[in-house]
Amino acid sequence: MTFQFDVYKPLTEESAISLLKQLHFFAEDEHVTCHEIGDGNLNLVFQMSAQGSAKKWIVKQALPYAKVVGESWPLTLQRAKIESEALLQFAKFTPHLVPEVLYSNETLALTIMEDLSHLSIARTGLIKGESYPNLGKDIGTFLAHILFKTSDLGLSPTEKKEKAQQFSNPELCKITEDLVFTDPFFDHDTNDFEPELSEKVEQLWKEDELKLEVAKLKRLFLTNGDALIHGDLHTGSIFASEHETKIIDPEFAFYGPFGFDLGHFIANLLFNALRRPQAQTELFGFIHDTWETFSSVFTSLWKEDKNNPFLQVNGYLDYTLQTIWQDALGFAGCEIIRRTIGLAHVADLDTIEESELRIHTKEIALDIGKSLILNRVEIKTVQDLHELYIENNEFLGNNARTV
Ligand code: SR1
Ligand code: MG
Repeated sequence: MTFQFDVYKPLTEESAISLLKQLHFFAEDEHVTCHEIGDGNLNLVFQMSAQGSAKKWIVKQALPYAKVVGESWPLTLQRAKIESEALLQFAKFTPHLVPEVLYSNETLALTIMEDLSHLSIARTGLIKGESYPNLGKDIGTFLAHILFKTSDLGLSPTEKKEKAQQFSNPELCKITEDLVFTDPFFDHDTNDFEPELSEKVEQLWKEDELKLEVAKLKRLFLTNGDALIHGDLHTGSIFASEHETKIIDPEFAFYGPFGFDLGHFIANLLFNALRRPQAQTELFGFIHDTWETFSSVFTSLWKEDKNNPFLQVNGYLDYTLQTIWQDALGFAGCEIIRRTIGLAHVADLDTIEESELRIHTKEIALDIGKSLILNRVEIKTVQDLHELYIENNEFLGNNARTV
């Protein structure tokens, strides 16, 4: 079978093998095994290996629609290019924290990359209780580098504007604008929640004070092109083991607000803490490590810079870090509410089998999400955040479950 490179077609396991043979990732006579393993919301993912050889590759291909909904939701193939170019950008600063990209093709909307199947998806591993001692430090290091070095702090104004154009990603941003910042706060048909939550959700839709704060956060997302951000940094976008962390799936990357990725990561650790209250010390330890590492690496990069006279101005670094933290908490609140009652939920909550406990945990998630949005300016430290979690969460704290 000769592979056609000039026209987009979704791959099959068979055509993926012929593609990789034609590109010499495998020899013609090698016996190649290929499985489609994509379990995300949007793309095809093929894992390929050859019998008797250590060679293993991943082929990720965008579909022209959102897989989670179906062909009725068309979606740009351009996102495959954004993803591979973002991975290459990230690799310039933290190569050990992203998969290696070996080939990409814009027409076919695909990327061939290093296989990471020796690692677990962090969400799945955390639910099972796996231990990732480096997770917080690695994410903090990653964020400090990409945020500083792709922003006006690390690039000239011209370079930064060129990069912002390169990573213009309006269709994927629109998904976040709708699914994270809008639909969950109104009676919208993309929302998805159990009937037992209806009363609480209807109450939430009436809260103008909350909606005003969400409007401010949405405006930040729409207008603050601080730096190249991942755009969807939940624990399903991270592979991890005891020794390694790899950040994957930056198809939502664009020039967005500094605090967005940090907020999503924190929100998803909080989901795991809600799922496993007995592990909350460890999970808040990750949040602590992330923030401490982020602020210390960001500070070092800031202090190394001798070209921008404003970076020497007293108070500017503290103001920047404080704003990032506060915005991150607000974004975390929106992500928590969205993953609880909007489209695209998280397994941490949805797979709690006992229905009363699941509903109650989701109610607490909604309370925590709201508190983060409303009180983000008062929550100054990770300790304050832990206290907020405990206040909202006495029921779970007193009823620790084992997984
Ligand atoms: C239609 S896409 C739904 C969600 O999946 C992705 O992972 C993003 O989080 C998006 O919001
Ligand atoms: Mg994804």
